[in-house]
Amino acid sequence: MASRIFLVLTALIGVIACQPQKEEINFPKTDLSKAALIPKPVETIPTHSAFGLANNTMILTSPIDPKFEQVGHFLAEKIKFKTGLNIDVNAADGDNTIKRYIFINQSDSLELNTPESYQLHIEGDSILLNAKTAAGAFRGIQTLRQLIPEKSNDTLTDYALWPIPSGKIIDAPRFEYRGAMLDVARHFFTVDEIKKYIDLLAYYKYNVLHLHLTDDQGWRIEIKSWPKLTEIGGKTEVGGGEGGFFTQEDYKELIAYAAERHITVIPEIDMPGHTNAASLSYPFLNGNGKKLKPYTGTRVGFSTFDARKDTVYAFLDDVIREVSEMTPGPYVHIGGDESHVTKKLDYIHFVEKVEKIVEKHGKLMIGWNEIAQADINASTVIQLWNEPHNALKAASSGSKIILSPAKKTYLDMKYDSISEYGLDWAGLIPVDIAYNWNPETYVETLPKENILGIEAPLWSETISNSAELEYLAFPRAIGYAELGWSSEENRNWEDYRKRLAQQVPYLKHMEVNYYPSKLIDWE
Ligand code: TNX
Repeated sequence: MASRIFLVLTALIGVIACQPQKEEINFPKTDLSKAALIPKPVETIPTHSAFGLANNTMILTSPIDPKFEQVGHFLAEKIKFKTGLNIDVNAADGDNTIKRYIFINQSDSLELNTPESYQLHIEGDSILLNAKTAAGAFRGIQTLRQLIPEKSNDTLTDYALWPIPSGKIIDAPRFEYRGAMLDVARHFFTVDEIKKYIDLLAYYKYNVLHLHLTDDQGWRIEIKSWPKLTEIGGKTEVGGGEGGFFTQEDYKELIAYAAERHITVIPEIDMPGHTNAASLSYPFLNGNGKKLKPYTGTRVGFSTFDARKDTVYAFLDDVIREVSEMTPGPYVHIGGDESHVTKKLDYIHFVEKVEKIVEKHGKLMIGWNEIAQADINASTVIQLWNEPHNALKAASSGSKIILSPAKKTYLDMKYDSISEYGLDWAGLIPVDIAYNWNPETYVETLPKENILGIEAPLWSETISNSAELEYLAFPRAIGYAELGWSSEENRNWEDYRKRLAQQVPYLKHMEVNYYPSKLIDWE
């Protein structure tokens, strides 16, 4: 406590001691409400002047929570990436060359009514970012990043200056869950490739990365108590490539990287179907009665665990324990989709048993909509991909629903008939179809209170590296970011397509291989 008071005092004295030297700059008129922000904030009130970001800016962060300081350093790093400026964070006092401050402040204001809410006050010599939590501050600095112009203005002062339009932004997310899923089982993706995807998702305020870690074609997560899962099951992928897997260290590295970006990782162990790679590694698991061989094709629905064997549940207890121990987030996803060769009663028995195992290890269960056939708990979450009636059944007994309708959100669907990658079983999904739907009315009778949020899955049958991943994910994933964050009143395709066109400098700087859809007048 004493040290906390000391920190607050030193920060305050610091600010007073180095009161910014007022400097009048005649900025051309700006309009904050015209900024190409994605997702669009709740409210933007322009004051038509600017804050001059320059090397005489300093970032100060609330000393109350060290996570705010991390957010400050993240912002400094991104300012450097965009402008080349070296901005100090909470540097020693007495530097009278500092003229302007960006203050990232923890606030308990009642106006900040969700953990991710934030407010930005941009004025001539200060930017104040208020947030209740570091997650809120992190969302707020993404907005700030988007407000920094690409090029400096070198004529207003005798040093380079990046004018940030002044005014106030009041913002909060529409849904608490805004996810992207990546299938690393059909094709393996490396830690670095996933980190790049996380960076892009963070910029657009996603807060969940769901990793589809296991399927018929590969098992991608090291389980120390069952090493053959990766020694045998990790060596295959679609098309016959060498596959791969994450060691537990790799996986923890990914989780930490996501956590720094306030993104929760949700691991998925898909079962009882989609389990050929697991059964190939440990044949006692197999319940389809057929001879096992490695699978590198793209069919689904032929494999199953044996739902009537105690040893299968003993195995799953180990797997779910190890996965839960490595995962700080609240959820474990158990798949449950397309178990076409599991008898219905066996399937139900299986889901109910596995739910108990997940809960025993302190996690909440998520499953694809099929699991609602079983008698699941209200705390179990259903991910809707193709069967609204199952989502409705689960909602009626209290479960929350994640909306991932294949026809709208499947990033692995082709954009159009000339798309290079992707599938088309759920239809083509051009950029406007991906954007133009309302999650709250998609399933008419699903109560709003039961909607946890939305998620865009990217299945990897047709893609195997970052460039191919990005071709399918961008720009559609940017649209889902806005669907998940912005209110329905603030969403409008004509306005959105103009803001999307202005993402090009960022996408280019990040070397993103986005699909240049003809529906957008790219800048
Ligand atoms: C259906 S969606 C699947 C996946 C495939 C995908 C291809 C779901 C829960 N299962 O196994 O990869 O289609 O689009």
